Amino acid sequence: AHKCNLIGNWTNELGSNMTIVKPTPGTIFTGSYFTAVTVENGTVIKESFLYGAEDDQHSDQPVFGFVVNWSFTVSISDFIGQCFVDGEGVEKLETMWLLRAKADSSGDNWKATRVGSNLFFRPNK
Ligand code: B9F
Repeated sequence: AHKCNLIGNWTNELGSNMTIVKPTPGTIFTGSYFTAVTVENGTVIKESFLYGAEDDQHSDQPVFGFVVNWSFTVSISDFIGQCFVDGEGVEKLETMWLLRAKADSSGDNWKATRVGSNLFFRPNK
């Protein structure tokens, strides 16, 4: 099977879209993220930027992590995951994420983090 490639367009099961680009060969990548969902009603979603790193040295199914700094709100998401490729060459990204909101004070810190998972696949077009 060929090496699982992070570069290009991805969609997840929520309908969020992201594009990963690699300005220079190596571990570091960047890109953009357009979330399909937001927790607060009435928020206008805008494109946000991401940057991350993958282990491109030790596996054809690399592990990676990236950060999305949400451009339309005060919060940050971290994703970690692995790029898998099956016998037909179909790629997918199995990820987990942490979403950090801004707490008004240290006493509210306990409620500032959400956790979840996303499965990313190649869009049809
Ligand atoms: O909804 C989040 C948010 C931040 C401040 C007000 C609302 C921002 C968008 C997060 C999108 C998540 C999902 N999209 C996706 O593709 S990231 C993980 C999921 N995967 C309320 C207060 C702080 C957080 C929520 Fe907010």
